[in-house]
Parts: sequence; C-alpha cells; structure tokens
Amino acid sequence: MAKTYTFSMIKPDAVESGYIGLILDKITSSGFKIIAMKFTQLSSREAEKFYDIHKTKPFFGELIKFMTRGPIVAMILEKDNAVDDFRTLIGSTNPEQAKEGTIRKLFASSVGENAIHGSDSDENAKTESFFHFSGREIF
Ligand code: DAT
Ligand code: MG
Repeated sequence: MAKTYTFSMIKPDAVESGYIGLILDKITSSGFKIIAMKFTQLSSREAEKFYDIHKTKPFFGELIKFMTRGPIVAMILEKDNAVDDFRTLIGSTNPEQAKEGTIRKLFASSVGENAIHGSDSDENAKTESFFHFSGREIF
C-alpha cells in the first residue's frame, strides 16, 4: 500500500495529565509508524502561524493561550490512508461527541482542550510537518 503521512501534536492538557505514553501506545498499536518526534513548546508567534486559518474565530485567543501554556509532543506519522485513519482514531473536535475508544473520548476534557491534533488533508499534513521538522529530523 502507498505510504501516506499525517502530522500530530499531543497538546499541553494531555502532556500535563501524564498521557503521553498512553496516547503514543494507542497511536502505534493502531498501525501508525512514528517517523519524526519532538518534545517542545510553541511560542505565541508559532502557534498563531500554525493556527492562522482560525485567526478570525472567537476562540482564537483562547486557543493560542492554551497551545503555548506548556510543552507539546509533535510528530509525523506514516500509515496507508494516514490522514483519514488518524482523524478517525482521534475522534470529533468536541470530546463529548467523540466515539467510544477514540483518543479525544479517552483523554480530552473539552472542545478547547482536546488532547491531540491531527491534520485534516494531505496538503496540510505536509505543510504542518515541515512547519515543525527539518528534513534531517524525519526518518
Ligand atoms: P480539529 O482540531 O478537530 O481539526 P478545528 O481545526 O476546527 O478542529 O479547530 C482547531 C482547534 O481549535 C480545536 O482542536 C480546538 C479549537 N477549537 C475549535 N472549535 C472550538 C470552539 N468552538 N471553542 C473553543 N475552541 C475550539
Ligand atoms: Mg483542524
């Protein structure tokens, strides 16, 4: 099967709650291969750039404050049908609407603090991956 890729971040809420290991286990046991990974913290400028598409939304300020308040785990994941399969694995944006067994259902507390990011298209997966990683950090 063709190799495809998605970009993900374990968000500050899930890191603070000690869920990094459990979430990584869920990701790898669902067939995703980690080909890049770093533990880092976004500056406001970086978070604003990453979420530029949402800059006119009423929750933008809250989103930037949340995403910069502590470290995140950024990663690039490889799998066939990576983008769609990963969105299925993480569940709906609002954890209350997320299906049983999804990462957001298991580990997220609210729509604003929803534990994990997953790219929504192949194009965005590529842009987001190269926003966070250089070529020599991808294996
Ligand atoms: P997703 O992360 O599922 O792709 P999105 O791209 O629509 O969702 O929004 C990006 C992030 O912005 C989302 O993960 C959390 C935040 N967000 C979205 N809708 C929100 C809302 N109604 N209130 C607060 N934060 C919200
Ligand atoms: Mg999105």
